[in-house]
Amino acid sequence: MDGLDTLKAKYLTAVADATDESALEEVRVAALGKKGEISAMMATLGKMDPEARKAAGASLNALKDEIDAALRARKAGLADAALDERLRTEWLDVTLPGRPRRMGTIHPVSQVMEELTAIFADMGFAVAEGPQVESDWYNFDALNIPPEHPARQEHDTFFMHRAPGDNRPPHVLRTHTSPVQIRAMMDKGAPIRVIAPGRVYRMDMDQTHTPMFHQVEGLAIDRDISMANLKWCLEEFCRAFFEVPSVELRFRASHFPFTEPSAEVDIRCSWEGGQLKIGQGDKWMEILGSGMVHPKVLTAAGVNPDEWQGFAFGMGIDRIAMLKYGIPDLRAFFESDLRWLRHYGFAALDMPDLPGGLSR
Ligand code: 2NL
Repeated sequence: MDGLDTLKAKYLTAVADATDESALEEVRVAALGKKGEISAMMATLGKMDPEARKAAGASLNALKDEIDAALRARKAGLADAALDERLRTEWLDVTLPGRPRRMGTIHPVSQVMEELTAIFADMGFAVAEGPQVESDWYNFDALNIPPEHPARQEHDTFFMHRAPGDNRPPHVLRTHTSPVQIRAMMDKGAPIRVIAPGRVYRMDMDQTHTPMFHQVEGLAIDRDISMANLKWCLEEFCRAFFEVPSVELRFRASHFPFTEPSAEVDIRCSWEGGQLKIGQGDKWMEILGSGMVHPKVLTAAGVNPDEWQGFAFGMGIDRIAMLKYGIPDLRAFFESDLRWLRHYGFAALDMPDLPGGLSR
């Protein structure tokens, strides 16, 4: 059989010249495909006499194997080159520092909520949440606030509309987060330890009041909880929250419909050169209200007051945020002014916790 050397040279050159997989495939089809040149020559073997067929068959098979091997080698080489190219162009230096990205800041109210949640969680309080639109029963009646109570009259509470002809009492925007704790007691019973941070609403707007503000209430019910436990708990909270070595609290007798006895709580502080210092000095500043949960409130929430007792407290979050972070104007809190947010905001992804420090 003549011309096999020419054929071999032709196809080996074609293999070497192929620059991608589809070009290589074309070479394979032309040489070894069903209708390829080598296959066509194989088909002529049948008409040869046995001696000639043996010699021609052997050299054709050798040629076929050689081209096949060249195709495979070239294919592997192309794949390697493609991988090298990808590795070169997609190379990534994972040791480079990240590019800082603008992603907004955490509002001081959110920051303070995270802080106080961390502190109370450490003392065994769970966080409870509930609706901001409440029935008057959860917001008032269950808390021993009767219908004729001043807090319940039009001027303080936002009432929701009812459909015309629906004469049931209207729902309200909750005026405190106490209804969340009523729901928690009804759901889980006693003993219980929860805090309820969240938005509350009152019809009030001046230098020191906004119609929406934030409150955290706390509740601890067990068989023998006392005012002493309340005082320790609040002192521990204030010490951790204001990040000072010690604080002193003063309880002043007060009155709330939902606690008996009730106390307003002042913290020792000083005011010098426009600078507030918590924990030392000869001044007192009111920071929260508290007391022992009224037996009628326990009963309304399905907790037997002959078996259980406990304390509750309520505190304004916006105000303690202003005190801790030296923010002068309450109304700027809710204006969404980007310059204000950048100035008073906190780094995102930097969650406060007790071991790491609350505010870094
Ligand atoms: C204040 C006073 C207070 C409570 C809130 C409460 C909740 C339940 C039962 C009894 Cl479920 N009491 N909460 C108690 C005392 C005071 O808030 O001046 N807040 C800003």
